[in-house]
Amino acid sequence: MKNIYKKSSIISENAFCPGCLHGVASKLIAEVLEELQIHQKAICVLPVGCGTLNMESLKLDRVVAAHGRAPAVATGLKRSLPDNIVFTYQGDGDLASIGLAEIIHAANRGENITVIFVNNSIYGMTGGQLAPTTLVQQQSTTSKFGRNTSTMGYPIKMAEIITQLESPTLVARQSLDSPRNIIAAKKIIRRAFENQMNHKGFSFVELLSNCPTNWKMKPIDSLDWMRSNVIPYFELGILKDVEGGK
Ligand SMILES: Cc1ncc(C[n+]2csc(CCOP(=O)(O)OP(=O)(O)O)c2C)c(N)n1
Repeated sequence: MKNIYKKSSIISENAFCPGCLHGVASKLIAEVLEELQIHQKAICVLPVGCGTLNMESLKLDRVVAAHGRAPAVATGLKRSLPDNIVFTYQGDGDLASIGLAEIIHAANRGENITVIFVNNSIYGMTGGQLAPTTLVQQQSTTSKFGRNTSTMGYPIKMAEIITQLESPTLVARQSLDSPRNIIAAKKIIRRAFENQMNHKGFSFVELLSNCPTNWKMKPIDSLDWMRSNVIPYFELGILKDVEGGK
């Protein structure tokens, strides 16, 4: 019988809520690291937030940083251990709010690290508060009547902001809502790790995700919501690819 799928040896259990796409993000990372044969020298810098649950699901060396500080910790690790592959795995509250300074400066310095940014447009772990990426009119526990732009501003497009900086060499956004987009996401995650292996500098991959628990939706409905609300606002694609000539 033909073997059509083999589970990555560095994935253990899925620690995320049912239907949460964080599990898909970590599965893709595991597959890419193993396919590139760099899993034994990879160091995952985990943030505060649901991404920290990767402690249960990814069998990798790791460091847990204070909230938002993963890019600073990753900078120190990569500079002192240049032969290791160092990446951060951060949520949108973590990266785009409390850790905004760290991500901007690590990107601007062109640190040779890989950043995986899982944007589920809400503070998941703490119970569904408004995040910098929460969509206009989206309800959260701190925007009961929906995000109001006159008092809460607009959702921040992090990939576009990072793209404006000179140093980053690869900036992309993909979505985890469908098999087609998951395949594209895996491709770009692979490119981001290859970039680091080739000493090309800072890579940033934003992955659009869901949070059925805090969006208070069935998983299947959360995917529809992503397609009709999240993806039209956060456009998918490669925003910057220095090797590719942009
Ligand atoms: C310094 C500090 N401030 C606040 C918190 C509380 N806190 C824990 S997780 C979290 C939100 C994380 O949200 P996000 O980064 O969007 O990740 P998600 O859980 O949605 O994947 C917050 C505010 C904390 N642990 N430490």
